Amino acid sequence: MIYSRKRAYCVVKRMAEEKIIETTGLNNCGGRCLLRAHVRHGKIVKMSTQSAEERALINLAACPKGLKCHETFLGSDRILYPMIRVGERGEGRFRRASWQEAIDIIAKEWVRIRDAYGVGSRYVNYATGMCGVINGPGLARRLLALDGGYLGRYNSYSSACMTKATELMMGTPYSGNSLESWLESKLIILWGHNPADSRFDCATMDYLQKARDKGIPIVVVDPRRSPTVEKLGAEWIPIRPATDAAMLDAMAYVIYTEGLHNQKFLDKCCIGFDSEHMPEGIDGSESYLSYLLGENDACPKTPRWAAEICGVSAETIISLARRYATAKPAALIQGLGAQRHSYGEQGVRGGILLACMTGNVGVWGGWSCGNAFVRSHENPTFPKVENPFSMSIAAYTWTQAVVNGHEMTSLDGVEGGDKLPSDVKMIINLGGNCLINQHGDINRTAEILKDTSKCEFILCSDLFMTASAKFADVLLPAVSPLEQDNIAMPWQYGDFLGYAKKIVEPMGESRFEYDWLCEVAEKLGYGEAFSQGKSSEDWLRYIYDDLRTRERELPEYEEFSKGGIFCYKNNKRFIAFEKECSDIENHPFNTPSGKIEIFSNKVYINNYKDFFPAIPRYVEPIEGYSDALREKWPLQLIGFHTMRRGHSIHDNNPSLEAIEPRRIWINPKDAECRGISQGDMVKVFNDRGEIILSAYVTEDIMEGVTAMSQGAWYAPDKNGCDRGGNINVLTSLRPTPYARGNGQHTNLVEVILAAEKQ
Ligand SMILES: Nc1nc2c(c(=O)[nH]1)N[C@H]1C(S)=C(S)[C@@H](COP(=O)(O)OP(=O)(O)OC[C@H]3O[C@@H](n4cnc5c(=O)[nH]c(N)nc54)[C@H](O)[C@@H]3O)O[C@H]1N2
Ligand SMILES: Nc1nc2c(c(=O)[nH]1)N[C@H]1C(S)=C(S)[C@@H](COP(=O)(O)OP(=O)(O)OC[C@H]3O[C@@H](n4cnc5c(=O)[nH]c(N)nc54)[C@H](O)[C@@H]3O)O[C@H]1N2
Ligand SMILES: [Mo]
Repeated sequence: MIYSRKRAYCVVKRMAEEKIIETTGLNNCGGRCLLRAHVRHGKIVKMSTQSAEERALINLAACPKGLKCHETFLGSDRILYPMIRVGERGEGRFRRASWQEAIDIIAKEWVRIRDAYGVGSRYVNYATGMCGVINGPGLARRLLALDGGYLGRYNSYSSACMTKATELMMGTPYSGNSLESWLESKLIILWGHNPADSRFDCATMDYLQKARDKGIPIVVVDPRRSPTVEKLGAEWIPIRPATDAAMLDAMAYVIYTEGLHNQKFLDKCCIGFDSEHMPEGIDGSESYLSYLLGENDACPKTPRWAAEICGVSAETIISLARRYATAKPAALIQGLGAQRHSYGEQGVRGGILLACMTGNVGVWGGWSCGNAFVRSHENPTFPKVENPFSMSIAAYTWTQAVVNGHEMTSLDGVEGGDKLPSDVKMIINLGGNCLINQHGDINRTAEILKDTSKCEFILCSDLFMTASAKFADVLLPAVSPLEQDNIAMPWQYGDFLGYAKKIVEPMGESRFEYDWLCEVAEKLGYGEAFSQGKSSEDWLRYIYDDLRTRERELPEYEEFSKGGIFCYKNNKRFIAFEKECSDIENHPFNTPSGKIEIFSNKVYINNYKDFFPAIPRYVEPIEGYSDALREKWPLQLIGFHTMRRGHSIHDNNPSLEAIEPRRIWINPKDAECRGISQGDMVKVFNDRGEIILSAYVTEDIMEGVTAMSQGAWYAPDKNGCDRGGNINVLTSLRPTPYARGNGQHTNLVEVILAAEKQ
């Protein structure tokens, strides 16, 4: 009795000591959610998020990743001090070093490589582990720019094809309406889009649920029956990976031949649809219509033609085309899954074409397709220092630049100059796992990086000993999003700004990138120019106050920096291309012709190394369904993003594993003929590598297709077979033809029972 009374007293006292601090996420997940850290005695005991009532006003609710992030970020496997490589590169053997020694080595290598190979040999890798306004990669670029420059990067791993294709046709990636627009649609098609898992923000699913509740039909086109299909009670149209452009062509065929198209819009706002509307000097036979009707190749792009390729029946294609063209307005919304493919550009262009043909551009309730970025408020930015070195490469081609950068030209996607002067000799990789885990063809990439005569110096900072961190020459311990103050920006949509609040003190000797880069800058003689005498907190206030001069609704910094999310109240209703579509004479599109470019002269006159057509149209990809390679590697393999992780983040948190365990999705028909049963350990392999993991036999994936979630930590056994379930063991380094993007979802593999089970 006495004991329990004492206990009760203790609980009350502890409760009283609990402090709740609001913050938000900084990782590369579109969901910038509201997180509440419950702190007792300086330790986070729990994370919570919005209550149901709060959610009803505006949804900023965290998913399991957010609610468990303290377990991941403050785990016992954190890197706690600077380390210097002692073994072979990639082996993962390091010795402990002081910060002073690490900074001395960095400064020495920095200067040595600059003097030996020139400023263009220095490259900051794509790294999105921490996306705050002050972030490692941005700061590293700032310091390199002060020191003469660096090889720049364009594109992302997220949306390379999407962005390049949207810009090519419409001149901007800002092709979205405000999300409320969906509630006025008569039909919504989610194409390669799984917002129930792949969060672009916290609100998308809310709007889609509202649309469904209003009775608006929702269709999902995806090789997998994704959680979005389930959550929205949507109609699922399974499609073979990387064949979207064929289905879109056939839909265009139905819409045109049945006279359901909006000729007026095509004539007024587009160029290249038919022979009467071609750019000057281009023959009418090059038009999209000529291709569609098969005038040159005697192959009209009928639903029957497409059905053979994409595996969707001709009846389904005809029905969807009619429904989309007659719904008025209708929203065909593209995710990023269908564009992370070889020829990923073409599906994006096909979607934009259909939006044009049906007059859904510039219309409330319609949707222009493409990136569909919407930004009604300005994002804060760290003041930039211009890069004195003009050239840049596409994000996915850095391995090529390590191997033979000096041979790379504009045909390989080099921008800002004709030919790179040098190979990449130094890589700075801060808060990124794209050196290995998230890049393509891990075995080949590891081979490239192991050779210290190629890339001579690799600098990493991370929280954990990741596959990429193991390849560092100098590895620095970073602070997690719970140990730093930073400003978090919206991802694709969102009228808000977040303040990630420091909740606990940094673990071990870990430091924020800004702090140690100031010391490197000091050593290089750019101390004052780099920091301008400001601490990172000073910069946050400076950046915020500057933004506040334009975004007047923002509260005082003192209020904002208490942490959490500030939501704007005055938000513009936004319709992309409203002005262009109603008055194109005075408001031309930002393209060379001033119109939406169905035919692109820019592409036509360019001598692209790989074939890339001037019009949107299906092109058979290497390692696609129709490739002869399928005789050897019969199954298509796609990756997908999941709630279990934000890319590679949280893989080391077992409490999230049940959400999407490491497994390969396989159709019962494909499993049966291989003698594979539910849960069997199987080997998935191709010429590039092999993985052993368990089989998930499910009707939720199309026959002939397999799928694995991306982001699992690469964990090779002694034979080099990955046991971690990392799909990038099987993906290729081949860039897409125009965007030079990452076609990481286009792969052919075979699956067999693993030896241990045979
Ligand atoms: N096969 C395949 N590969 C893919 C994809 C795919 O769909 N399929 N998706 C691609 C896409 S879209 C993307 S965006 C990339 C993402 O790839 P990355 O940019 O590498 O992103 P993450 O894996 O999220 O995080 C990188 C690292 O940041 C570290 N980190 C976390 N928080 C912090 C912090 O506060 N500070 C520091 N310094 N480090 C931190 C993590 O430990 C992790 O190692 O992957 C791409 N790779
Ligand atoms: N929870 C969570 N949210 C995230 C992320 C995360 O890792 N976890 N990552 C964030 C980032 S950086 C990004 S870039 C986005 C990624 O967002 P997306 O790229 O849109 O996500 P994916 O899961 O790769 O693809 C979406 C869907 O496309 C399908 N798909 C694949 N290939 C094809 C195809 O050929 N045709 C069609 N029609 N569909 C296909 C997949 O099965 C999947 O269901 O998500 C962001 N949000
Ligand atoms: Mo991404």
